[in-house]
Amino acid sequence: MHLIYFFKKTRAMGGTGHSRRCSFPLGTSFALAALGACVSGCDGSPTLGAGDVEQPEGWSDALAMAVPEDLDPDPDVLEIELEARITDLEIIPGKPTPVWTYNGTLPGPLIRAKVGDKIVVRFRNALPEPTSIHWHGMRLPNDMDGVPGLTQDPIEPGGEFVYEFVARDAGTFWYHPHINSAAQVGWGLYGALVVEDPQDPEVFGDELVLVLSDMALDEEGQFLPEDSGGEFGDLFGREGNILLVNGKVRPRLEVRQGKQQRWRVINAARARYYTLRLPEHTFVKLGGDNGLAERSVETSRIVLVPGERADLVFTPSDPPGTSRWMQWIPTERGFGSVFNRPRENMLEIVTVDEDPVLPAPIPVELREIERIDVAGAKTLTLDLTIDTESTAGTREVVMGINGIPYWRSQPLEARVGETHVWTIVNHTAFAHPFHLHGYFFQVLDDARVPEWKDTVDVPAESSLEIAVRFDERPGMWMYHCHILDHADSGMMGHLWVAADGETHPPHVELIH
Ligand SMILES: [Cu+2]
Repeated sequence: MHLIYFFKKTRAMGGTGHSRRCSFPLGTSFALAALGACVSGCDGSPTLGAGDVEQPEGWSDALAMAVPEDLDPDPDVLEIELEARITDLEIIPGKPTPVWTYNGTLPGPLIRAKVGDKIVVRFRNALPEPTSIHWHGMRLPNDMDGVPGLTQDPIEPGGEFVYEFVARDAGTFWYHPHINSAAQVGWGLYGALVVEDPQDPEVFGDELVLVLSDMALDEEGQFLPEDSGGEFGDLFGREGNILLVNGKVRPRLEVRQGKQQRWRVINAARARYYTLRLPEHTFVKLGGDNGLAERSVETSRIVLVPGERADLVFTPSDPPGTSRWMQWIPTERGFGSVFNRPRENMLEIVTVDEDPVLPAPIPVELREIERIDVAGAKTLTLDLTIDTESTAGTREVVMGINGIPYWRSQPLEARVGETHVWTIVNHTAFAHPFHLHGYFFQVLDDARVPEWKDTVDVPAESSLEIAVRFDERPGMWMYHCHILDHADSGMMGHLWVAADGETHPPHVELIH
């Protein structure tokens, strides 16, 4: 315990500090030195390092996600079949819910590739309405982006589409429909896509992918109406009443004290923000949307807005036999988002009855993030707006960008090779998670750890600047609020990245 405490303290203090029991040479070889010193000198301390032991047997079985069969024998090609279909699943025991699934599981299969792999997805729509698959965060060719009306036709019931692209970047991504998105994602259509970097240090630990979501069900396990709450539902964004981790209600994870785990966490909810807290523990955040950040950071809470991801190391520090809950904490995202809302238990973490081990040190410097050169960048301002419109005597919430809902918008324009700085302004009473398709951006804020992102929170009454290089891949790309109720209410826009010599934007259908 003391060693673990000492280790964390040392890291947090940047390598200066002293254990109450032992003192060790500091620096990158710290843990090995610590381990060596303890084997010979510290009573009752761990005598094994995290690298010497396995995770407890079956540690993550309750969180397992389906793995799709790879139909291509080439080790650098992952070819899979995905079918969207309604499947009865028991979210509430004994009360089957007609969940909208990929291949019958919630979440859909965990797609795992390595950097450079080609991914081929043979998709079939067995749902009663049109759908598509958007590969959130992936830098892929425009016609593979999965946005009906913009990059492909809607995939009708019984229809098929083959998605094919190269996984160019390591990171934690996910997939979901991009038509009637709030409803379809809320009914269960989402899955994780992990692109591994074989160069990643092994000290990050055994990997666990956690897909966080929620679902709005009545006591009989039936979906509440997808437009429940009417105008206020649109305004607030519809959060489900049942929290899910990998499609399960309050599942259990087994850990061994000191044996670290790498968690890739994805917020796949249609509207809910997640603030995660594990009492008496901190996390070491490695990065988020698009791979490792420039450096790791120790933090007591992880905040994920819809669409966003976190890559972190979790070091269990409870003694054997302890059970503890990872909690969802209400996040301030505007009116009604925190007042009188309790914390909720999400994931039970049980420390097994095994001797503690000494965790390995997590490097602070992770990778160099080259800053986007914004000299000469084109600038523009995107104001996230909320209005009401009266049509035929009924009042409707209409959201937009610069006051214009998606279905009446004109495309922004960029040319391949341009760098842009966008100021995203939010004068509304609600926070909005801003997401750009197809390109990574950097938030221009020296207070943040440099990293590549595709989704960022814009809190109420605030603004931020992002820099993005439209270096390749011309086409029509989306940007929108990732509270999907807001997106469907109009808070979306499209961007034409013009190829060399291209003078007219391609025809698009803005589906409302
Ligand atoms: Cu929003």
